[in-house]
Amino acid sequence: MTQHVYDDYFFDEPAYNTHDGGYVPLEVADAPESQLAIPPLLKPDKETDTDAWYTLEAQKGETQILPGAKTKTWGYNAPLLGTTLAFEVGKHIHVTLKNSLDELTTFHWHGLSVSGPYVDGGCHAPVYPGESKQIDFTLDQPAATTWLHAHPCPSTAEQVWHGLAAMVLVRDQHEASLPLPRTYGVDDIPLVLQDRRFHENNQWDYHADYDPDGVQGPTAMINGTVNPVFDVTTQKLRLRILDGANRREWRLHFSDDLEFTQIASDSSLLPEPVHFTHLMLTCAERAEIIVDFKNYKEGDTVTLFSDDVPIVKFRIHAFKPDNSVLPDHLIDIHAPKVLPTTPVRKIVMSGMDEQVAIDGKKFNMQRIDATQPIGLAQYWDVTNTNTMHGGMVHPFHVHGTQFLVISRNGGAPYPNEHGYKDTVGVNPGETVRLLVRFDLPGVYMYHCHIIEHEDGGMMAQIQTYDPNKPMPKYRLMDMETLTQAFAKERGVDPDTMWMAGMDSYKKMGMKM
Ligand SMILES: [Cu+2]
Repeated sequence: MTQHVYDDYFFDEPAYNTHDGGYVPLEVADAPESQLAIPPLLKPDKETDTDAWYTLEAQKGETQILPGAKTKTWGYNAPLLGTTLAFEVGKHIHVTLKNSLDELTTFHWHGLSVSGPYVDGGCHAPVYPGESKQIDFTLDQPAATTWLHAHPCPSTAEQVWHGLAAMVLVRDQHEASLPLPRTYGVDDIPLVLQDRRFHENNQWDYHADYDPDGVQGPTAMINGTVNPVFDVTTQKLRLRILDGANRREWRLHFSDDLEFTQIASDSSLLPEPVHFTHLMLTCAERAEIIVDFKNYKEGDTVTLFSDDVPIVKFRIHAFKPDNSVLPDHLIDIHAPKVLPTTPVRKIVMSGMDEQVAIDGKKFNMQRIDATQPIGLAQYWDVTNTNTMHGGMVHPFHVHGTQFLVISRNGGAPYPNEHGYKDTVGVNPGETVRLLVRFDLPGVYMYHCHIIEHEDGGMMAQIQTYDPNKPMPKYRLMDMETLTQAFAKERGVDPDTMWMAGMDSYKKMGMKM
């Protein structure tokens, strides 16, 4: 049987970020090649058969990214980005969240099914400087590549830009039973794709680079490395790719149009592997791909590009032949039944720049925008009302759940959207139907993952509840408290403090 190989990006070309007025094209960095940084796996403080304890510290540091001055960076247990976490499904995980920054932050588990709003780590769960908090959870979800990032509204974008983003691998027995590369750092490699602009003395300047449609920089930074090289010592590599950029879409392809196989998307394996030569990721999306270097030999180089700019070089070394065969079927996806009596939830993402909104409103921390009982499957029709002229693909993300993509404007989803996901790119003029079910009660945010849009108010929140119990009341944060805290921590007047997201509200004459 000949396998079909897809060679297009599927998303609507007129909506690519390249057509944006403020688009910053990637440039080849004027810097030497460096070994690709592989974040070490975080070891638990203590582990038993049933439980594991970890400590996560948000900290400031300095990182030698370019020759010359070190760059001031933030990270989790590391000066930049973080150590990689790996959690076993079914194990009871205890995490101490420690904030050693000078300002408040939150620890958001993007893609984990954990209870909201406190464990989930959105804006309602601040950890103030010098403080520690304890959380615990047990995961019941398929193996996946997820991530951890800061989420303190309205400063999520700036904190992620400083470096607060780390990979979180979810492992389960099913994934472990498949013939896939899984030796972390050898043939199982995280790739966090980001972009930055380096200013004087190699420093980042978020305010100077600010764009309400998303901050970009001309230099690709992969796992915190500029011009990275990875030494390939196995025939097959599994790349766990995360679009960890604030705004940038990545249109990935290899030299020689080398084919690769996508085996997983955001929240699970794909039911069937899908073969590509080109792959586009929008912000916060993940893809696990298998690259087979069987037609290459020691001394060869294979390059990964985004658009026409090289972003990672793979230097091929001698490797043993690997005759493992990828199964045709990787995971069973069970779409929960939707009752005919369950209404379709309609969600509208609209606007650009400061006008961004969901359902015509900007985010308000104290307002619950929707409710949904746990265990109930509901269709969510998510519409992007931008037009192809000047509009963009908005990556729609829901906290605390993994959804299925049912259709795009009534047609089939893209071939790599048949597994569970938590983020989906919605084209201008498009309605994407999702099948959404929550299993845990709580308050969860849903929003555009162009992080400046989220800070600018393209965000809402849903309360999920157990229909057999009284509706709990959650203590929700408010903007006044957070603004006052940020202003005090930064030693500035709250009325004149510059905070990117607040700018969008002010320019629209709105309060947060
Ligand atoms: Cu958006």
